[in-house]
Amino acid sequence: MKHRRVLRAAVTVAVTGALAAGMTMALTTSANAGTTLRASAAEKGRYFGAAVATGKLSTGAYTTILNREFNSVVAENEMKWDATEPQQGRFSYTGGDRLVSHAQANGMSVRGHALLWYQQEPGWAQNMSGSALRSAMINHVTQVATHFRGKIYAWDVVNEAFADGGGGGRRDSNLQRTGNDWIEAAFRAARVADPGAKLCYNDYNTDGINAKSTGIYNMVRDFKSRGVPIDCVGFQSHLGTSLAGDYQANLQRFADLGVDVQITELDVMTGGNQANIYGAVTRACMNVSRCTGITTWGVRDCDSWRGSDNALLFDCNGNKKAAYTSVLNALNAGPGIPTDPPTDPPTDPPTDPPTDPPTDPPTVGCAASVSLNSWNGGFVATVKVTAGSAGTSGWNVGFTLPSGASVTNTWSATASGSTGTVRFANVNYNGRLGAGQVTEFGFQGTGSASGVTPTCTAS
Ligand code: 9MR
Repeated sequence: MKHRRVLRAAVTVAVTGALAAGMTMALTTSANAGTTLRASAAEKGRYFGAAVATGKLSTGAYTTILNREFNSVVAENEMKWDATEPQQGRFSYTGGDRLVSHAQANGMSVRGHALLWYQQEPGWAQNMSGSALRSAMINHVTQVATHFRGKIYAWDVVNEAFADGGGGGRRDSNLQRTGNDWIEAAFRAARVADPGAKLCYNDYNTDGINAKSTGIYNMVRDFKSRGVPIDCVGFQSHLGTSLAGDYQANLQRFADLGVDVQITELDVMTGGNQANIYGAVTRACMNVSRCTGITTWGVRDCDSWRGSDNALLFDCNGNKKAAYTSVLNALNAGPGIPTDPPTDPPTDPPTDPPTDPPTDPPTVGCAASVSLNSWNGGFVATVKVTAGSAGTSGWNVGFTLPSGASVTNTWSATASGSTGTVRFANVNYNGRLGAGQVTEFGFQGTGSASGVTPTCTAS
């Protein structure tokens, strides 16, 4: 409820500039207009998706609309941390697998939501902090993204990590308190686990150029400049009775950073403007060539988390609303994507931070390379381990740290020692590597680690 109150307060202060233009365009249709959302979006090289509660897949009235109108799905809850890892190290994929099967049988792509979010953390994770939580969360990303590897079009790797209000900074959470680099550590782990999935950052109250969206913009720009793997930004777009006049301009400024943008959780308060706002959002996406698709957060009004807001495109009886027609017309009137169909593999090289020197894999054993993110008094090291031609059943990486440097925190490996010669052994899920396969681990420290070189031993 707290989340919802904050959201509502923020959407009602938005301005209305985009709507007037929207109303005229919504009446326009093209000669070859599609007759369903999925066909019309596909004609323009995009997807049109819905959030699905998998329990409803056995309800005929629901599934009929889903299969007719949508060619992308996202689990409303079933791929979240509390659902997929209810006890530490015990993974449960029943709901997620069911949704993936339904998608595959009906020509739909799947968005993955969400690997890390401060809400819907399982109880055991809520009680953790520091390096134990950092390891647990990176393990979660690795395990879940590996399970669904090859089946997910785009993952929300991190959801809602920025604070509301004017500061443009990060939201406090136990995840954030493991260190500001938790987001990039999660993206790097996700890339290693599923190199074919687009990796997105997803948030709400980012429906225009404001302090929060600018904070995210600055993070994405920083990630792109440092080679942190990020491919897309999700704009949830839980909207009230007006739309920010710079909604499209905001999408465009992110696209100009070299990431795709997606409308990921669209729903709009009922009332006179609902159809116009839906149309304006759809048009904004169509006008941004890197906007690859739109997802509504549910199918029928009665499926929505927003209850009496009647915020979706179909009423509770499954009838198409005026908002539906507005979206369909905007899809049919919009330009197509000139290049880059949405199923293209990400443009980033999967695992190579750009600052790494090239490392020739040895014929046997393993190789390690390190990239450092340093500041005055501290550093984060991201270490890439590449298996040689024989593969590995385990690995161990050693560093000799300069005096004054000390390891304070490690993820995806187990450290022995913290100063001088420090060794990092694989953890249970990343020791076994095929020939040439790559995995990553990381550690944080105080002091300076500049100039360190790793040595790798395989078993
Ligand atoms: O729609 C979801 C609802 O069923 C859950 O109870 C809720 C739990 O916090 O999450 C809802 O989905 C949220 C999404 O995962 C992230 N963005 C906001 C969505 C609406 O709250």
